[in-house]
Amino acid sequence: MTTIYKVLAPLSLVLPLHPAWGMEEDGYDLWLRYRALGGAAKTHVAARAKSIVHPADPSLTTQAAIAELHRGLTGMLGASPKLARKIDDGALVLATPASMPKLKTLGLPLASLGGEGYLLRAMKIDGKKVTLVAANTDIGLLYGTYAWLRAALTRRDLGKLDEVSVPKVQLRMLNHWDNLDRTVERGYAGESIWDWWALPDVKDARYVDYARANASLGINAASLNNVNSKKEILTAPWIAKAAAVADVLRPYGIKVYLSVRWSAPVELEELQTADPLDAKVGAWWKKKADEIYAAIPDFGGFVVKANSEGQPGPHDYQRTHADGANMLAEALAPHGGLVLWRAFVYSQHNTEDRAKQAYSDFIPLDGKFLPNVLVQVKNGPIDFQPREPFHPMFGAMPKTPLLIEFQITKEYLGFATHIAYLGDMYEEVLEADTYRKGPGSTVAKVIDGRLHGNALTGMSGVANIGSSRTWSGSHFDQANWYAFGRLAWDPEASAKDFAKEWAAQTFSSDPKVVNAVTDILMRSREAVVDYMTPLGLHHIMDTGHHHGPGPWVSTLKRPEWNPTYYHQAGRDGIGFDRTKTGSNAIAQYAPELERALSDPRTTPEKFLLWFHRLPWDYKMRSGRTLWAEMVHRYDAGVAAAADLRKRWSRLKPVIDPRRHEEVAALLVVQEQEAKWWRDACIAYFQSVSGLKMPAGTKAPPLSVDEYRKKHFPYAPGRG
Ligand code: BDP
Repeated sequence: MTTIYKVLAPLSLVLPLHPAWGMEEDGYDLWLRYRALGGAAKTHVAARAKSIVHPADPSLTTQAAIAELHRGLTGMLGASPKLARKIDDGALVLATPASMPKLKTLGLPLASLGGEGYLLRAMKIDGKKVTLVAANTDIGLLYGTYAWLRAALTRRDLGKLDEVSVPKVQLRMLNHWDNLDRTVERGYAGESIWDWWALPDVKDARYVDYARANASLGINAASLNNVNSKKEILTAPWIAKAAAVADVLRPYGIKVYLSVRWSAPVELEELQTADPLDAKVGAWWKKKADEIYAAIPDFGGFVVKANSEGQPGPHDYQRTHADGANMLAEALAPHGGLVLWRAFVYSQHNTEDRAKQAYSDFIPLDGKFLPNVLVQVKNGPIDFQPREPFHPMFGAMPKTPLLIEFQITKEYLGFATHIAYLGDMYEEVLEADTYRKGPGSTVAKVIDGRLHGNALTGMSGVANIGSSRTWSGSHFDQANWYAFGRLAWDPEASAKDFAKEWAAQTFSSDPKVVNAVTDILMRSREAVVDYMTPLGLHHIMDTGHHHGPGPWVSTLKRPEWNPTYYHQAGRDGIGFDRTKTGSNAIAQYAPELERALSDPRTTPEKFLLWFHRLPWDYKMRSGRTLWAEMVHRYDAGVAAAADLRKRWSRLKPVIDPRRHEEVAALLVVQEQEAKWWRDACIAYFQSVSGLKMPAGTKAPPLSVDEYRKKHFPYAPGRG
């Protein structure tokens, strides 16, 4: 006893004193923490949830809503809520027109809610003061329930709730790049959450928590496996595993999709060809679709990466992407399934600027895809870089629904180690103007279907989820999952608002914490751009794993695998000339943009070296030379990383100790790696330009060769 006491005594000095720290936080609960409220906040919530009135004979989806309220209110108020049949003052009423026909007589805008929207309203029913959560469907009710809980967690005035919310995008999807051996391509959060080996018999309880988190954001689709797909996913044992996952996700409104390998019929040794125009091939896929739908009646469809990075596809048979997509679309159409055909294509036989290839391949196919095909286009024309201009396909295919693909996992932004809030990047892309139908033709309007009146709309994100306790590999990376989901629901909403919401729910609703965490989030991505790829530089990460700088890499087989291809730095200057004198990629944008981008003076400086090759002494708006500006940006990036670390350290007294420490440790690494990026890139660019360090700046401590010698054969997430 005495010994134990001796061990524990010093600990008691550092034990948490904050009331909310009774329980150690490890991040597992995400933004659905429901920690105990006190004082006025508790009284306020308790008064609006005296009882829960819900539909009789609740469906699995409605049961999920009730269970979440139970969990949330028990957590916040310390007592389980009363379930009631009768409406009384202070009731929280969950209702659809089917469960409560009277709803139709209350003058509510039910018709505008569609199949997934919801309404929250503090109002009187039968003379009783209640909060109504109403929807036309059970899934709308579940979304509304999460919205009410969010309002409570973010300390909104629940007595004044009056909102209608309807998703602007139909397909709000996560793409998992999870392999069948449970590794995750570009995953930095541990193993795949899909325990394929144990499925279908064992369904990990985590799948339910995964579904809850997604439903709380409105995410309604998930493709379970890597786009670099394997034939086995289409065999009976794996279809059964996917079906078991689908069963868990279904009540939460999430449909399962699979990524398929084009050559599967040949590789499974069932056919000798995968030619999409061969009738036998079409028949094979029809049969396969029937088999999948027998196991998963609401199966979403196929995600396809074809003729890209060595993957097989219809080009192998001299057929087009439309031929390929349509053949699969015909197989899925009788079941209501969709084909999500990726436009991330570039070929080893094509010497055209990589940034131009997808547009060149796909634009001639506009109007040739069947109605159940969406073309899935990455946000930018290269590959998920810290900053890219929007992909020129957006707005340029009026007859084809384009689904935007973002990366949530941070392959090119410091993995799960660095803080980089991607909400900021998603917003920058979504609000970019394509000018395709005059000013105001934003990417958001292309993908929500308004610009061209498309019937199908979608947004997908490459998931950053794994079996790590934090789900995303770090606490702050949860914010990227959150912002993605919320923006998919409303692509015109503000990323900063979502940062605030996330901060309030994840850490504390204390405005000081919310503002400080929001500041960290909102500064983080620009910091990463500055210390990695300022002024429009891109793809200068080290090869293969993409960890750390590798601007010197120049010996890989294909030109576009080498960072030197993207920065083109030499003694005379730096940058990729995408104007008329170069690859003329700017001609793929609307004339208004093409004109602006043709001149470095009218090109936003953040994209300068993406579109122009310029001499090192080119005069920037700041008055500095291009070289001095570049060094200045690298320095600003390092300073910003240090600033993030300091801002976080100031929060130590108000954040639970474990999470504070875990984030603090990563921020130290982020600052060190920011310096490494700065030093290595400056050393390299200096070695090719022969320029001296600008006055007042520090020379890198090592020679370029010393940076070049660093190797990371076991960096995580390798493709
Ligand atoms: C690249 C990744 C690679 C993916 C590819 C894709 O490095 O692992 O397979 O994207 O989107 O950024 O298919």
